Amino acid sequence: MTTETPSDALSNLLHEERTFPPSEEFAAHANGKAELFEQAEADREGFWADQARRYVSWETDFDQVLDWSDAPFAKWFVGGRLNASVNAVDRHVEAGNGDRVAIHFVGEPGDTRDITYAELHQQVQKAANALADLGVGQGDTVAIYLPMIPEAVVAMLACARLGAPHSVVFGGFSAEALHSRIDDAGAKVVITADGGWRRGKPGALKPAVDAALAVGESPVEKVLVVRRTEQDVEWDDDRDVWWHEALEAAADTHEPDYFDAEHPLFILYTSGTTGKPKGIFHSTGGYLVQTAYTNAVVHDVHPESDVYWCTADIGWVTGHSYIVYGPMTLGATQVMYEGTPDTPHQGRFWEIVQDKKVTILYTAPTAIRTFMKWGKEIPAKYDLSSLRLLGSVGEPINPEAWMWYREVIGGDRCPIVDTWWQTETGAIMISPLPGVTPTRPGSAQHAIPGIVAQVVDDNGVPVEKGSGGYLVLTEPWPSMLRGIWGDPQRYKETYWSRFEGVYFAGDGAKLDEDGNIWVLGRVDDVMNVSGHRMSTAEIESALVSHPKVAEAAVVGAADETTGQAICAFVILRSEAVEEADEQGEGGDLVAELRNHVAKEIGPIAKPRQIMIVPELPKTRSGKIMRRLLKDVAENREVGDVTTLADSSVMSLISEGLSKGS
Ligand code: 6R9
Repeated sequence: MTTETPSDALSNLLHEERTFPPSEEFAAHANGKAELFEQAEADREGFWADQARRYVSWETDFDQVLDWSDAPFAKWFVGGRLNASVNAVDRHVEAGNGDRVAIHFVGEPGDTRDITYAELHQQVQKAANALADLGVGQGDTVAIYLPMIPEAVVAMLACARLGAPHSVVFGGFSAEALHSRIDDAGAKVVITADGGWRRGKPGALKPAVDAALAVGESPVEKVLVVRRTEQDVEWDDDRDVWWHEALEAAADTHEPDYFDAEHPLFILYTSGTTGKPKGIFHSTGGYLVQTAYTNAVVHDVHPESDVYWCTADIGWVTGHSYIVYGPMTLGATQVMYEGTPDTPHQGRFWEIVQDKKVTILYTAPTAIRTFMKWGKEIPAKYDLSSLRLLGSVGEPINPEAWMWYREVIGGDRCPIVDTWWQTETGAIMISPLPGVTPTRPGSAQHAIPGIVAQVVDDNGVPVEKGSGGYLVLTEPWPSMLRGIWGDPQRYKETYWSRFEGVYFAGDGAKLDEDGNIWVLGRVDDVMNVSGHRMSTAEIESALVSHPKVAEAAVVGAADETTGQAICAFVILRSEAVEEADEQGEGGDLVAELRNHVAKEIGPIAKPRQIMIVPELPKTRSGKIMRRLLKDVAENREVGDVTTLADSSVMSLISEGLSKGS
């Protein structure tokens, strides 16, 4: 745990002056050239029209690039019609690349499958027919709750083919979380599996679906079940259908329909500052354009020669944009791995890089910091010379981890792209261009061509170089979210009301003397744990739903490996206080509360630490002062307490904690 204050961290960061220009060889072959900046600056809409026609096939060309007349509700590529799955598979087969491997799948137990674009094409058509046979059509929503197996890609593309927005729910979420997402999206069908392999064991998924559908009236009519682990599952003959049987029975070919550029492609839930997750939804045209463009110019994917590997789970936006839609629209060859990096040994990732000759690796700082902890001897046992570009996403990457990534994994030769973006932005927004930008350890650096980002102060005025403020996006972009599912008002309030007419990302940032942007992390009540967004309110509400809890406050405390860790402060109901006293520090109760959070939200939301306290620090207006709790969670001297309604509360908390430990 670090005891640095945010401002210490900042001044350390801003002394970072190391810089790594691209090699001449890399620059010569890079997709992203310096001219892109000039073109975008001279004519932004014309620039995006070029990218749209270059990276995406349209059944009907668009006649207007951007309609921003109803801001902040954007329409991009107006009049254009397309099908995302045709872009991701059919056209590569038609172009004669059907034999190219789309997915090198590596299962956790060691099973492998290579799936070509021709095979993928076949499976997507069959799956689309199977879904249509179950009554899925344009505009119906489908929930997907699958492990990291190729069927997840097939399922998403089959939904896209039918114009049925998918809502992928991360397999690590609980039945409760799945239930609320299914209901909010009104999903007609759920696609799941008997389970997936995780840390050498088969994890179950189908029971969570059964539990999610057992609560109240469910909109779900059918559940399609992929067989993966061969565990026994409960079966409802009227509702449940095996995926392999449905696909076998389905017709081989599927003639696609074409949809308006603005037709919703998917919904993905993400944590906001309140307890209720937001259903972020994306369009088809603009989203596809920007994911493909960025995968080409930022990850520098050359589909004919690269083996690309994005280690994200398909349940997060990174998996949507940089496993499914970006790389597949380009026709890239990629690796898909089911399990964890330490199963069956801590060299698993590097073994895969060596075996599959991976050239581009895209992963998260939390993974890099974990690999650092395991030691450089582990990657040193493998041949990593195929790698030529490394990417990072999900949270700020500290310069030490960046340098380790560059030296130990990248052999000091691979450019690193630190890419800033969000579920809401759909695709990369801020990142070096690997053949152009001299990189700086720890900084995402600058907006990519076509995007305009600024750091502004409290009044929305751009800050001077060397100062900090809030990260905003001042111009609309093709892959921007089109809204929050069913709640246009919340969309306006959350993103477009903090500063007049600009998009507020919720992140703090600093501009250095060279104009580089350093993204520092959330400035709202959203935590970032191992690159996963979690709201303090969501976890507080899970804790308070436990019968023994009266009140809860959650903070994200700095953590060396996971970036932030969830720390909860809990006030018990009086009956429970006696019980806790009898048990000393309340060990069993803490375990019970941690498990309760896992049940309500999912194991990833389990607090690292739960502290049972007699009071919470509040202002006179009743707002919990999380800043002070953060001081406690990070083992720091507690800051200014003068605005507390009762200034003795903090000493009560500290006394209680030292007694308990
Ligand atoms: C893609 C993704 C978005 C939040 C974002 C910010 C943090 C992501 C980052 C980064 C610093 C980077 N974040 N990338 N912070 N540097 N390169 O992660 O989407 O899950 O919606 O999270 O993650 O705080 O606001 P999402």
